[in-house]
Amino acid sequence: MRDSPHTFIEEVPFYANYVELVRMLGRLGIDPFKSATPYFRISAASVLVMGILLLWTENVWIAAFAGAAQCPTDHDFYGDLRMSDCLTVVIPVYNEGANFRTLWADLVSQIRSRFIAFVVYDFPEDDTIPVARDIVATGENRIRLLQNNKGRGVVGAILTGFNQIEHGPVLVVMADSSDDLSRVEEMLNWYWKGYHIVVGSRYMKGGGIEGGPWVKQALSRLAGLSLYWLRGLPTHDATNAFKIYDRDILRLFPIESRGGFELNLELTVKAYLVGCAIAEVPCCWKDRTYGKSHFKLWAWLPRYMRWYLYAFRPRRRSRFLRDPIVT
Ligand SMILES: Nc1nc2c(ncn2[C@@H]2O[C@H](COP(=O)(O)OP(=O)(O)O)[C@@H](O)[C@H]2O)c(=O)[nH]1
Ligand SMILES: [Mg+2]
Repeated sequence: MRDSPHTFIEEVPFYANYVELVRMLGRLGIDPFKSATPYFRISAASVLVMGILLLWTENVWIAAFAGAAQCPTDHDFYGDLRMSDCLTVVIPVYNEGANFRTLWADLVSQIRSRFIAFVVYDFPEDDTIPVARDIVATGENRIRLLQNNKGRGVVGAILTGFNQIEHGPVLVVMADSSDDLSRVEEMLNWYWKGYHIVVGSRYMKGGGIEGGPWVKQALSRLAGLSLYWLRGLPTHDATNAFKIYDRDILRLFPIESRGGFELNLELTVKAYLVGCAIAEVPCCWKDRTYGKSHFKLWAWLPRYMRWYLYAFRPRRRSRFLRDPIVT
């Protein structure tokens, strides 16, 4: 069982965001309190005060309306809290017949904990299905084949997988064997210590990337590292899909991504802003050997930008993040 999770979360004081902003400017070599003319100082101070007022009123509005509407009630969240000790693996697939056997062999050899895997496809002709059925026919009872019911595409597939369970750890794994499954047990250890999200991190010390388009890699590295250094996100790799989520925290905010892999960034950023605890474990990502990638870099870039900028909003710790009643 997960022992006393959530206890380490510190209160995030309201003013912390502005202290962070000043620190961030400092790191960029800008000292907002040391500018030339008194006129400039007065204007800068007024802009700052107006900004603070705007953000404050935004917080008040969110707390008064949106927060109340979007958050579950105490009863919904804790009424039936039975932490599952079984790991749920969600595998979105798009014609991964050539890769699935290798992935499954890796999963069963690397994960020692009890797990169940939801393989989520978009259409019944997907060539992953017969391969997965063959494995089930050999007596494997940990595979569940599932049709995406949240709209075609990788986001719908992942959300369909999330919706299969109420509580416990959920790991998202790509079917093309890109993810470093040798790190799953270490990631789970952090989860059992009480972290709500555990990131497989390519850009921290010990992590790495092999292959893949360099522009995509450069942009995700830039996003991950700047969110770490400038915004203080406790991971160097917010955009990676390979993460463990605590299922319960996925009910603390609305999930808005409908397109592609920007979902990974949205979930991490929103979880950070509501005060979730995030840990990371170094991992090596390698590009697929068979088939082709469906990553639409230029089409999805504006959506990534949206969640990137969203990360700079104030943090407001959710009142639901506290010691759960563990029975
Ligand atoms: N269900 C579903 N899965 C998808 C879709 N596109 C990609 N995937 C899966 O998502 C994972 C990663 O996809 P991939 O195209 O390799 O993206 P990349 O690794 O970022 O280049 C693989 O398991 C794919 O089979 C889709 O439209 N629907
Ligand atoms: Mg891939």
